[in-house]
Amino acid sequence: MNFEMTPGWLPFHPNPSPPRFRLPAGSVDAHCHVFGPGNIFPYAATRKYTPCDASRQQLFALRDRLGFERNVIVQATCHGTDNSALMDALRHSEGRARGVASVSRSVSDRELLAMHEAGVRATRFNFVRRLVDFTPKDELMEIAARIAPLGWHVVVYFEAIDLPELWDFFTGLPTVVVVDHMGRPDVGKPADGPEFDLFMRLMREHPNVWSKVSCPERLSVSGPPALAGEQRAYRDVVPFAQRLVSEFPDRVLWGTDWPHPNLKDHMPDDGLLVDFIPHIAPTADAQQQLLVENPMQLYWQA
Ligand code: 0GY
Repeated sequence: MNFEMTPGWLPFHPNPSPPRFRLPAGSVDAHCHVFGPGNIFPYAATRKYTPCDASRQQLFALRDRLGFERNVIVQATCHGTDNSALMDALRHSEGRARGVASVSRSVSDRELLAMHEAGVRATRFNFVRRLVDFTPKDELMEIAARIAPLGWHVVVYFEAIDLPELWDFFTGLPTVVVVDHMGRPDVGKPADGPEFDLFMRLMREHPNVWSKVSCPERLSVSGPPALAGEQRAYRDVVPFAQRLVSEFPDRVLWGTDWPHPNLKDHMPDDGLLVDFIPHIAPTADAQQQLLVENPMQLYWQA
């Protein structure tokens, strides 16, 4: 099958620099994807973009290059609810990858069990309008009730502006809820302003809510480092992530977001992204929790 990339698509960095920051032993890249390859795992008819292929082999090579031990691979919307590429990656990971799948209400118990055996531990609900069509909340709640007995959790992706409307749904979920990319704050607003305070309140009042402190490259307005290793890379994102790491050290996760779908103005060097970590998690203890203990607790307990 011939899948033509969305015009203007930025492919992932071909040759990321080795990070200066040495990741703790056993670190987990807790948010990354595989795309296709489209000739083996076709992209979904419902997709809103067609990416460049990003295979499991390429993901595992990046893992080794950056110094991670494990991956949590998140089903991307370009594959819809066909989790074949994800399952194939999990099955070839030698136990070093877990998965977050996307399922519809028609999924059978047998399919759920097969996913669990392959290493899936969560399902993802996406509310970002440019990525997915609307799914009624009662359908999503029905799915949450089906996956909860497996010990899975729910990963949610939404934009900060939509949090007030989604609040009751999120707080009614029966599982751990992991929020992608800090709930996508508008980092042009203050980190201690009302919009991000609402997200902090969600986490404070609901101990089952976790957050990925990922994607500075996606959220930043100030932009990437002008020079490799420059201290001020993505500086406008730092106070948001720092606030979460310091108040909720045992409920934060970090991931590269490789291969970085839908970026418009630059493609990050993944090595420099790893160098961002000590700016948001400055102590060895915080780094150990963020990169090792928290993801291991959530994804590798069973
Ligand atoms: C991300 C972010 C994006 C895309 C997806 O599933 C997806 O297509 O998550 C995005 O475009 O913001 O986490 O990969």
